[in-house]
Amino acid sequence: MGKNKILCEIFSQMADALDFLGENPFKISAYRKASRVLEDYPTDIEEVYRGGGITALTSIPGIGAAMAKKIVEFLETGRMHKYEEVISQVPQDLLRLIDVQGIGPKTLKLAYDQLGVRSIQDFKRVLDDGSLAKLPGMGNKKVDNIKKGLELYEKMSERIPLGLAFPIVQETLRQMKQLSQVRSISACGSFRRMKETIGDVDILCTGDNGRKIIDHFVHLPGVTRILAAGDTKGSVIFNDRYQVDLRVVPVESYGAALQYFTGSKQHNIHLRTIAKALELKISEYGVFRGQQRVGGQDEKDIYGALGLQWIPPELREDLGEVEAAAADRLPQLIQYEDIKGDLHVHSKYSDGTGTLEELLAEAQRRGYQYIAVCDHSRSARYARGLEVEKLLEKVERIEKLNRDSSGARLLAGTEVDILPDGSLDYPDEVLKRLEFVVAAIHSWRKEEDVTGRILKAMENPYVHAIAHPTGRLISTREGYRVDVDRVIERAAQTGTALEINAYYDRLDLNDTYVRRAKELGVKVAIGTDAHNIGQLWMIVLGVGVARRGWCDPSDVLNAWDYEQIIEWTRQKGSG
Ligand code: DGT
Ligand code: CA
Ligand code: CA
Repeated sequence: MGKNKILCEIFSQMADALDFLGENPFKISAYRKASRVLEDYPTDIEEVYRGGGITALTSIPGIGAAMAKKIVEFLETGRMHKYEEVISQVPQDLLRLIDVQGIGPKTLKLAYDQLGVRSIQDFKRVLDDGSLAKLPGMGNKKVDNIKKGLELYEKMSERIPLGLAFPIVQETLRQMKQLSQVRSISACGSFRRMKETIGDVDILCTGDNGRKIIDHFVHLPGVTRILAAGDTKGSVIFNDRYQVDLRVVPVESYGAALQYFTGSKQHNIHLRTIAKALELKISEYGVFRGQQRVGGQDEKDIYGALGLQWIPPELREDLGEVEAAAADRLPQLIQYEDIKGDLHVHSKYSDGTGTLEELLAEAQRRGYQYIAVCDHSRSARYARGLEVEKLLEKVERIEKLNRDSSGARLLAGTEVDILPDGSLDYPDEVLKRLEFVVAAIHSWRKEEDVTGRILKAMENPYVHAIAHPTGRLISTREGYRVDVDRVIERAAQTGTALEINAYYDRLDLNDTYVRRAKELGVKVAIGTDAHNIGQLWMIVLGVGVARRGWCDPSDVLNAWDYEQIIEWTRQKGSG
């Protein structure tokens, strides 16, 4: 199965290497062509060969006799001498730069021959010290172009926070669905698993005219570069940053491909070992018993054939979900539609932009029962934290708005600072007036361990949840020092919830800790921490984390009705 991919990669590397070595252009293009053919080829190349021998291989358009011989050598021995010979003559590290826009084999060869460049590091040096620019045919303009390309390349190799890709993928799916040729389409890969960061976005589709579908895809608004566009596969970059691949597969293998390309790789490997024991074979093309196809149109076919419950994508990390599915003991995961409100939102009272009226209207529009308005407390001056008087004014205005509203309501809340000694930024008499209190660490000394402060805050009967418990930011910082296990334990003992802060750069608690919290019976509260109404959609990212943490609706306060939440906070308040 993976053989197509491996051969595709081998031939592509050979083309690059031969190009670097200045070989005959016809030879180079034969390798490139073979690589592209294999990338798109819908059938396992090994099966083709076992079924029809070398003639079956040469009958594939784009695969000539010489190429077929190399494929056979590889399939029979696991090696390819020509590849090894060619690769040993080139600096492999350096050659990776061939993917960079503005750098071609000629440039690399020049730097290699004239400046003794042997590695990426060397190359960067001659780029910066001006020596590359001085070579014949180079010049400053070309070098600047290469620098830009390299910057982009390095940005592209960083993982992307899920929440940044989310709107782009949703919009892409929406636009693709409008095409009449598209029958079914879905994201797969780490995106479908709702991993907090993703490498690239994988989309899978089935429909009537692959070429037309791909053509539409690569010309979507926002595409800044087309990497590939064939009959079954297209690959583009949106907004100079987000790589999105689209594959079109036949309808009878759509489910199998969806399963395969959703991964994770570890999950798939686990499934294949089970298949083997049952003398079945699963691949992106279907489920097979010997030569006979026994399923593959629907994703459920794959799990069904293995005697497993269908496993939600967010669980597919080979962390016990396969065993649980075999024993019919998968959790009834919280659903995205179960969400009845948002438990951490800022308003204009502190550093948000929405008025109370706007927040309430938005709650109605979303079909929420509640939004907890948790503005900053008085010590948080940088965030225009509220003095007591202002907070009480807000409480009264919320009470009035709620009286006049049918349906949704606002919960009067705060995001109260946990002060350096673990006490809170408002006295209990004030906190007592609020319906939902999240407590947070916003300042800490370098090297300080804040565990004690958080444990103390949880003792307070009016603290309902700890906001962003670890303080990490996905793109920039690790967070403060805190013993999360002790926080989880004490949360269980004191009946305090832990927040899943759904803001895309936080997702804190993360999936692993959420799962541990759930196991100890700790409730989680999802809050977007939105500072404007345009950020409330991020709740979906928080639900993704809850699902990856194996939570069912009883574990997540947001899946509860307003009255249930109030009853629960009252219990903590009365000790
Ligand atoms: P990413 O993009 O790094 O966030 O992670 P994924 O999980 O999206 O991985 P990606 O894009 O490399 O491949 C998408 C899925 O395709 C992956 O989750 C499982 C499947 N897949 C890709 N390559 C292999 C492979 O070599 N073996 C197996 N078993 N599955 C693979
Ligand atoms: Ca991916
Ligand atoms: Ca991919």
